[in-house]
Amino acid sequence: MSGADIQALQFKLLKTLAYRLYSFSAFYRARMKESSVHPDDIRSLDDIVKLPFMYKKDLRDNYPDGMFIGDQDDLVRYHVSSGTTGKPTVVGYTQKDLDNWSTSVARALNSVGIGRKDVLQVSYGYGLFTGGLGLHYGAEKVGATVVPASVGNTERQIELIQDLRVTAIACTPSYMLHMSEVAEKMGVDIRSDTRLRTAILGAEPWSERMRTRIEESTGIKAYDIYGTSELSGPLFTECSEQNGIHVWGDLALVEVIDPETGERLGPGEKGELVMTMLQKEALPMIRYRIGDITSYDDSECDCGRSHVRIARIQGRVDDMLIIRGINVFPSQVEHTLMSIPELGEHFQIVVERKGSLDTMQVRVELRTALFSDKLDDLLRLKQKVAHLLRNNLNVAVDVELVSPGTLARFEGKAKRVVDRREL
Ligand code: DLL
Repeated sequence: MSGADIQALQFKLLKTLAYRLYSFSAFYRARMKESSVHPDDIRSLDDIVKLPFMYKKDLRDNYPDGMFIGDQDDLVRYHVSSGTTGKPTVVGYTQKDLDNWSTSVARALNSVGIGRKDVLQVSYGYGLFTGGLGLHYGAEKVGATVVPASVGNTERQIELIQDLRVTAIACTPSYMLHMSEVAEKMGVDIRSDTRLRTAILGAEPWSERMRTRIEESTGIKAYDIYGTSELSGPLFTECSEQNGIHVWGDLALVEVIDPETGERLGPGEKGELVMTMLQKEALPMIRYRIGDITSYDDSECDCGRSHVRIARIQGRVDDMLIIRGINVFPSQVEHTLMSIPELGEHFQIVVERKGSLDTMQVRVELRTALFSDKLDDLLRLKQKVAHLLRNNLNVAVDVELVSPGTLARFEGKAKRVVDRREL
């Protein structure tokens, strides 16, 4: 479909959605009334700005299923978020919701070249987390052979990759790094001893430089996959161009807003991602403020797809650290560290308050061990890292270089920030 045709369809779907919510959702009807808006006021796609936002807090306040539309009879699945940052959120799915979700993942896999000839190892957690089952059904839909490995038991995962001639893997970028290390320890060279050629990595932030490192060290092409449990789960990936994540316009409508004012931003402008799921039945999401920071691009992609792209997620509005008044995103730290060849991929940020002053320490692993006769080199490297971080973040950072293999490894989402400040 052309961009214009997609927009025409989006308008039709948006209007239907607004009427459905007004008629069947007491919550959303009340919100619309508060904002003095009625579905009749939606006369063009741009009129979406008249509709009120939805927040994660709304789902938590209505835990477990106060925001669902329809009956229990219509639901065929629940997923539940881990709730590490508060009360968990519950997402319910009708059969049509599941069908649309797997269609979305199937299109995504198709756009990175995965099909019937592939063996895809799904190394996202299966269960209440959406990663495992989300990828699973999408992969079956494109006819790939799925290895439902889930997370953990990493040596066994490497054996499966070899024995089942796995060609593609889906997991978090941090688990990919961990797997490559374990493979190396087992004497397995991913490039020559396996058929792994594609990785679909997401569910946590990772940088472009991290991609380069993964691709160069393994020979695998690494693609970014994005989604959140409230929207369904993993939904959208990059295409072969690796230049932005395509959001299927018949399923979702993208806005990027200024998080302070709520005003809509234009293409290329960085702000908070807001998503409207146009066809979700059980738990419709309209103008949902996700909190992730990105920008959008509505020009046609070189791959020929006309679906809007969002840029790699640069962090979350709420993972921004404020160190002595300066805003610092963990993604900026990763970006800087990955530009220094002597450093490995594993790092940790520790924030503390000493007296009334915030301090930030970055602990980062060396790529290879340096011994005591190289102390001068170590000192010089430490100064270089501190200097680059200071320049890029505008805040002084205490750097600790640690031996390879010292910091924690992660099977699911990595936890890189330890904030010890009392609130
Ligand atoms: O992480 C869904 C998912 C599963 C996505 C597998 C991709 C692959 P939640 O647990 O609800 O859902 O977490 C959603 O994770 O708002 C982002 O902050 C972050 N996130 C997800 N994908 C990416 C990505 C799943 N590619 C939250 N880059 C989102 C950066 C990501 N952050």
